[in-house]
Amino acid sequence: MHMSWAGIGAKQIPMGKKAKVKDYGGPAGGWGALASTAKHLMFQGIPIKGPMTLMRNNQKHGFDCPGCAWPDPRHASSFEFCENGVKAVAAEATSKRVPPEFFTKHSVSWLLQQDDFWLENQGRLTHPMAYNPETDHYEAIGWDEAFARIGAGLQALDHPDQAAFYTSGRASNEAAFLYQLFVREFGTNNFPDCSNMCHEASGYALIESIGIGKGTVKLEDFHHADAIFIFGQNPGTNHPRMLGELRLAAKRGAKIVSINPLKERGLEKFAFPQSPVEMLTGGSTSISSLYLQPKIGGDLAVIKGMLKHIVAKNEEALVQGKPPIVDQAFIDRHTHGFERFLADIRAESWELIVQESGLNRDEIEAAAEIYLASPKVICTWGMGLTQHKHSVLTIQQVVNLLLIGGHFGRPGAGACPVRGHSNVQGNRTVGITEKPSAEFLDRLQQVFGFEPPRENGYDVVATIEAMQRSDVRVFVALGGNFAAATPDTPRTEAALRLCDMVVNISTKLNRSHLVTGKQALILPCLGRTEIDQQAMGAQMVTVEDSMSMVHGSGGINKPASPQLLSEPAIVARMAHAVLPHSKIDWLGLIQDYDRIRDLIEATLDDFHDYNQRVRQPGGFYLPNSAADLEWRTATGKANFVTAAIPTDLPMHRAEQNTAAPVFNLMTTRSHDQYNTTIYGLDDRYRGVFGQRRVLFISRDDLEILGMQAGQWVDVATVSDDGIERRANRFKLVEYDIPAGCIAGYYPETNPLVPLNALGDHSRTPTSKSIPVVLMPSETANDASAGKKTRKVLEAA
Ligand SMILES: Nc1nc2c(c(=O)[nH]1)N[C@H]1C(S)=C(S)[C@@H](COP(=O)(O)OP(=O)(O)OC[C@H]3O[C@@H](n4cnc5c(=O)[nH]c(N)nc54)[C@H](O)[C@@H]3O)O[C@H]1N2
Ligand SMILES: Nc1nc2c(c(=O)[nH]1)N[C@H]1C(S)=C(S)[C@@H](COP(=O)(O)OP(=O)(O)OC[C@H]3O[C@@H](n4cnc5c(=O)[nH]c(N)nc54)[C@H](O)[C@@H]3O)O[C@H]1N2
Ligand SMILES: [Mo]
Repeated sequence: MHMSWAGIGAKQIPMGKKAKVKDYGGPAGGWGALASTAKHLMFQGIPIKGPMTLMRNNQKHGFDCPGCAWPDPRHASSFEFCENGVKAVAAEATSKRVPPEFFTKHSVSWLLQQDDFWLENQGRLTHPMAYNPETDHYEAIGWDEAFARIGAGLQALDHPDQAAFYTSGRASNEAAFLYQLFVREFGTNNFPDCSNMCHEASGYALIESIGIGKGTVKLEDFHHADAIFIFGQNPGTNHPRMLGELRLAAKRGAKIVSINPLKERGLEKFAFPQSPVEMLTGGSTSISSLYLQPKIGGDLAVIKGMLKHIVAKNEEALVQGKPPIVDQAFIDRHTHGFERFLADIRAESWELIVQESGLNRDEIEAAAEIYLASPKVICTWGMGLTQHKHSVLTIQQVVNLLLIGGHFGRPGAGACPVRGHSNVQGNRTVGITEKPSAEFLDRLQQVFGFEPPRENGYDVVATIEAMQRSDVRVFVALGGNFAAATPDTPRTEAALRLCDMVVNISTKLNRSHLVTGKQALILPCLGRTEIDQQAMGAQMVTVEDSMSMVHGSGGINKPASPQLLSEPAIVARMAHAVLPHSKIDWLGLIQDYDRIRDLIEATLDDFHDYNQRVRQPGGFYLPNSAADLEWRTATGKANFVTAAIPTDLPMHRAEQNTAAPVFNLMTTRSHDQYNTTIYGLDDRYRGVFGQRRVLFISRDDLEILGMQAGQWVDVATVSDDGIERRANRFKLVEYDIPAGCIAGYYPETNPLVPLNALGDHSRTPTSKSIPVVLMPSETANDASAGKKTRKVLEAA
């Protein structure tokens, strides 16, 4: 780490600034990122420990960054600066604590009135706590007693399917593997996980199209690509280290095309904080050669337009007796369904493409020309593609785009869904899924000698619905913040409250701890930055990044409290308490995590020589059948999947009633948050400071509504299930976003996302397209508020 931290005092500085909106002129990264880093370290009260901790972040003898799943380019050598990685580490390494006295002082009802920012900033949890409904306070409890209560709670159920076991993607391979083993021996596949709300559509789409639910590129491919298409992703905030790769790619002349309704600063310009030239001269690198701003949900139409142009050009070439411009050899040898696909693309009308994408034909053709001029193409995507009704089909059009040019199985090309949580991909690899394959279950049976449950379990939304029916009565969460991350907040919270028992394994206080069932337990755990001391010494865990590299992670900080247990230890002790007749030596496994890895190796072929290979510098790569041009699909080939352009997107059209136009709302992340964890109140690159209750809206729409920037509005969802969904008091911010589209932050907008608004096949909540209406904000105590909402909704 080359920066100087001298002069940063231990004094904690307040994060809350006066709310303002101001154009952000600078690039992403740069001095702004350094200043923000220093501020966040001071805020957590860790001026010395912070930088020390950071130096070991994503290094050979350090821990894997608990931020995003983007791989580290120089895993074994130097430190790469990442502002939001710093925030994630600083939030975990904070000097603030939530001891038992905190809960003696504050009742759960009182804590419920505090916002997410406040809750997060109370610090690390230090003791296991149990909720006492009689006093409405959490009280300290011993670990043995906590596990005994969980044992009693789970054993009291009529059937194991009355329990659900959530996983957030930060858990290590070791913790996640033990967790799924415990739960399957207990007898259920009820594994709702954060993937259900995240990249589920990518997995589903890719399995059908190319026979594996993961991306096919490695980090090195970014060094060779001629064009990189970035769909619905905001790397400047959510995968800042990706900007380093994009910068290098742009510098060597690769074309970067961004497809995003919002103008995102990180996709426009970036100053690399480790480049002395860019830092000292105030220079920066332009990232995107072309920036297309389709309507929210317009991507399927955009890609079909690109394909239409490519197919037409190909036919032109053939008529002129020239060689085809599509990769016909690849298509003939490796794909299925090309003729049908061609017919579908030919039949598509430009009129519909233009109407539904919100782009003009020239813009789409410009993107297609960049594609045609590029021998090696990578397509990346994020939540802007996955959280829609038509996500699976849209992602399959991305695959079609790659297939038609043969962009698989060669360096510098491929599909790259950019994962979210740092080990979400690893969690799925080691068995966290509500739909396990028969093959995986057979293996568990062979290795462990118990009969695993064969029926599919509940995903996130099915779990909430089962809670509503009281079919799920015990809920256990390995990390995450289920109550805040899920849709339809009031209904989800009501469902959680019906549970007999809610158990959260967590590092920090969050809203899910406060939405208690009849019983509730908080089990505080070590974070990744901390030393995990077990009987056989300090342990490392392993994780898999977004590009299928598995590597080790070992903490270096003293635990936040001597009471903390590691996640593997909590899971093993829970299993020991719940399954007294188990043949698995649960407590023995946690003495030495090599033993857990031996069991993973015995269960999953790709993990041969696990303990040895994970200790090589940089770890090891998990084989990827599609990257090897082996297609594990029903047809034995890569499939061209056809799809009609959806015409049911909710944004307002000319013919619509302009008195109450319906907008399409995307719910997205600000720069100062990690999912439901709110680090601060600024969204620097979008020019929003000191506040989060904002809605981004175009100038045209402000005019249509007769409203002003800065005005407060209330928002209500347009739905046909008779349920009124509302979120009040958001400030309008004029922004470069297409007409009919608006954007707000998650989780504040989650009450607007209907539980039953799901992606086809993936069942992912459609958090990026909620039909809503806006109305001037009424004060909370205005008795007519409900009536007025209903009037506007009726008009819509
Ligand atoms: N610092 C930080 N890092 C994170 C996270 C975090 O919260 N903070 N979260 C982690 C997790 S779990 C995940 S999944 C990832 C999320 O990373 P992203 O996938 O970047 O997630 P979002 O912030 O939701 O932003 C999605 C982007 O999609 C765009 N978008 C919205 N709708 C559409 C659409 O219809 N079409 C197109 N083309 N674009 C659209 C939005 O404008 C936005 O730029 O980041 C991970 N990394
Ligand atoms: N409206 C809307 N909703 C969304 C999204 C959206 O874009 N819009 N995005 C969705 C996506 S992509 C995702 S991935 C989900 C995220 O859903 P989750 O993964 O459930 O949520 P997080 O906010 O990441 O969880 C934060 C909590 O995890 C705990 N934690 C942090 N580190 C650790 C650790 O090392 N171990 C343990 N045990 N606990 C830890 C802390 O207590 C912290 O409060 O939200 C989804 N919800
Ligand atoms: Mo995610």
